[in-house]
Amino acid sequence: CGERGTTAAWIKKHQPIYDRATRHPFIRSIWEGTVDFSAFKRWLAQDYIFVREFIPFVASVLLKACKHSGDEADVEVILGGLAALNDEISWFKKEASKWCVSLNSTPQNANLEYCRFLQSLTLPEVSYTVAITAFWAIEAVYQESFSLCLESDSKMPKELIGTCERWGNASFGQYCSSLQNIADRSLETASSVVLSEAEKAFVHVLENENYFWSMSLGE
Ligand code: HMH
Repeated sequence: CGERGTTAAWIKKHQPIYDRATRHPFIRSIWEGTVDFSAFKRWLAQDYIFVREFIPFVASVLLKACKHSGDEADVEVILGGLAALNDEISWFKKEASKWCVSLNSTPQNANLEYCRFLQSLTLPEVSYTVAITAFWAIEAVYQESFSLCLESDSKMPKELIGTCERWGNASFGQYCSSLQNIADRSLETASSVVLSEAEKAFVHVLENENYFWSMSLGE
């Protein structure tokens, strides 16, 4: 399935930036158990802002899927993702109060840029193929990153188990595979122009994810 698709080929082709996004020093510090909790709190406050912006983006992907995908199963996968964001917002609020983090903080530059990129992808002229590819990549980076922290050799502090499980659990992994399959199927029939736009969007997601983690470290 995913292994032979376009997305897998792009991961290989862009391996260095893919690794910078999925094996960032911030994630490594969680895995090692040396994470600075003030960096974690910074990440939490900034990621809440990102997720608020992610909602209209996912809604726009859902709309495009309803109009163009012609596959009810695709619509259901994306709808499930949107529904999960409802629970995620509640989780952020609970987690923020546990860590005494305010959810009204100012978005930092890396976050502002990433949110602007998300907004640009919600435009109707952006094709479903490009949007679903970006959507998969955004979710996959978190899945790869946090599932690493759950591996048996991880020294992740127990305070962060809820966070790591949110994106690292097996069912989130299944959901990411489904998104990857949808993206691959859509890429199979895409024009060369759309293919190149989708590849650019994929790389842009990875760059933004890398900056987002660095921002959490205060860099
Ligand atoms: C920055 N990327 C960022 N935040 C998230 N919550 C996700 C991806 C996954 O939903």
